[in-house]
Amino acid sequence: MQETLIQAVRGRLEETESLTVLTGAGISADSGVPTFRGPEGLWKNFRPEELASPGAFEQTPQLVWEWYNWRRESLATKQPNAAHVALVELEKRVKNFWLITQNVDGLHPAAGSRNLSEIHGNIWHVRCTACGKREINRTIPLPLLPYCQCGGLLRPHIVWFGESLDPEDLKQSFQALESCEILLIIGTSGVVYPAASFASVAKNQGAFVVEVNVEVNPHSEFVDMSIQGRAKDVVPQLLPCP
Ligand code: BJW
Ligand code: ZN
Repeated sequence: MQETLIQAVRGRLEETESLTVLTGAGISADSGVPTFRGPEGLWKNFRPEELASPGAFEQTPQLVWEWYNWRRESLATKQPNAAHVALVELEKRVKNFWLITQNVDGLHPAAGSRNLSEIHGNIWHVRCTACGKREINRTIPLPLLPYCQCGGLLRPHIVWFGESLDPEDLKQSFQALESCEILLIIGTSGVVYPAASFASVAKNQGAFVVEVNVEVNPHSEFVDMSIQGRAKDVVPQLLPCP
């Protein structure tokens, strides 16, 4: 059954000139990165409002940085998996390809993805709360109160709850969703907005929507095809024959 679905999607990918992909934490789960929700998820042990919110950073920046130092230390040991690599291959083969990721782990760029919007930011980037300067910083651990040359406090370049996404990222994402023939959704629970609405944007303009996930989620009921399985097993099988 799954094999038939995979073959059908592979056939469509062989023909298409326009593919948009939306990924979530599930694609990195196969690299050993914890997801957010579910029994083993990060939010099982940490409350989002205490760590991933502008209010938390205002009140206890040391605690927030301690948490990010811990995550950076763990992520530094993780590598892209076969699913990340397969998406790089799809980018090479499909004329108009855009990858929208909610992941902040940097594993898509590490694999070699270029046509990419990291809509929730990147854990390896820091931003100054005073002058706004953004830069890559891979130091582990960072001081619990890291400062910019201008004297301002640095924060992780990550979109926390209640914060707006970068307008450029949003513009690019909507352009990709509104023009794609196929939307492939991999490993997201589909509960965090605005990404949770992306599937319907693509579906409403006539895109064929496929999801790959280990379990049923809010997207499942209206997608055109739902492939159940682990990203690292399924996504490489979707590659059209060379
Ligand atoms: C596998 C697998 C394998 C496992 N293979 N699959 C009420 C209604 C509507 C909206 C709101 C509302 N109240 C508040 C809001 C807005 C809020 C929101 O959406 N909240 C909802 C929770 C309700 N959104 C925002 O605040 C956003 N900003 C915004 O909307 O601005 C305007 C605005 C502001 C205020 C009010 C209203 C509007 C910003 C959201 C930023 C989210 N950032 C986070 C945290 C980053 C912190 C950090 O990482 O350091 O980003 S939240 C967290 O969830 C993280 C993720 O990117 C994001 C999505 O999670 P994802 O990727 O789906 O992971 P999981 O764990 O949920 O799911 C994993 C999936 O993988 C599961 O389905 C598994 O089955 C699957 N899986 N292994 C394939 N091997
Ligand atoms: Zn600064």
